[in-house]
Amino acid sequence: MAENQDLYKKAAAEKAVEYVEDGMVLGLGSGTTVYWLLKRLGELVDQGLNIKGIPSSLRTAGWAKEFGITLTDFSEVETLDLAIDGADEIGPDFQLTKGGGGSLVREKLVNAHAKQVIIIADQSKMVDRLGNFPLPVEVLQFAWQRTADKIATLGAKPVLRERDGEVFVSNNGNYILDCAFGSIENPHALHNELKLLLGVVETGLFIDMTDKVILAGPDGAQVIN
Ligand code: ABF
Repeated sequence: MAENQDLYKKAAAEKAVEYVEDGMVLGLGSGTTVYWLLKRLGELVDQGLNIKGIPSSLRTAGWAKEFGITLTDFSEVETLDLAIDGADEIGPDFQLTKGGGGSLVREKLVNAHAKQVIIIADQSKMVDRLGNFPLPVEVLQFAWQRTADKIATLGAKPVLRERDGEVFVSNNGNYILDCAFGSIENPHALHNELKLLLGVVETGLFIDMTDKVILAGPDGAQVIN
C-alpha cells in the first residue's frame, strides 16, 4: 500500500505540472507529494522550462535547490501565478486540513498570494468530514500551555508536537499543537474561533483556498473539480 501511495502521489504531482507554463512564478508547497512535483519540475527546467518558485518550507527550498529550480521571495514577487501544494485532509467543498509537516503558516501565505491553487494528493486524503486528522495549530511559544487550555474549551485535546523526542519548532520559531477535534462540523466557524484566541498564530484549516484538486489512485490522476 505504501508503495502504491507513493505512485499515486507521483501521478498527482505529474498531472499538476500540466498546468505550469513557461515564465510562471510558482508557489511551491510542502510534503512528500510536493517532492514529486519538484522532481518533475527540475527535469523540465533541465529541458529549458523557465520558472521561479517561492518555497513554503525550508525542506521544500532544499529540494528545489537540489533539482535546480530558481527560488525567489516576496521582496521580489507580489502575486504568484500558481501554487501547488499537498494536504492532510480534503473535506466537503474542498476545505482542507494542512500542517502535518509543520509548515502551515508559510503554506497559507504562499497559497493566499497565488492566482490559482492546485492541491495534489493520493485518494486517501479525501474525507467526508474533516477532523479525523488532528488539526495542527501554530502557537507562540510564550504561554503555550494557556493557549492550549483555551483551545481545549473549543472541544479539542491539544498535544504539543514533538519530533525525535524534542519539542518541534516551526520554521517561524513557534510551537504546534495537534488538536484532536474528532469531527469538525463547521471548519469555517472553528477557524474563526481559533484565530480569536490570544497566542494562536494560524490554524491548519485552509478555507476557500482551493481552486482545483488533483487526486490519484489505481485509475490514475484525475482533476476532480
Ligand atoms: C503539506 O504537506 C502539509 O500541509 C501537509 O501536512 C502535507 C501533506 O503531506 P504529504 O504530501 O507528505 O502527504 O502540504
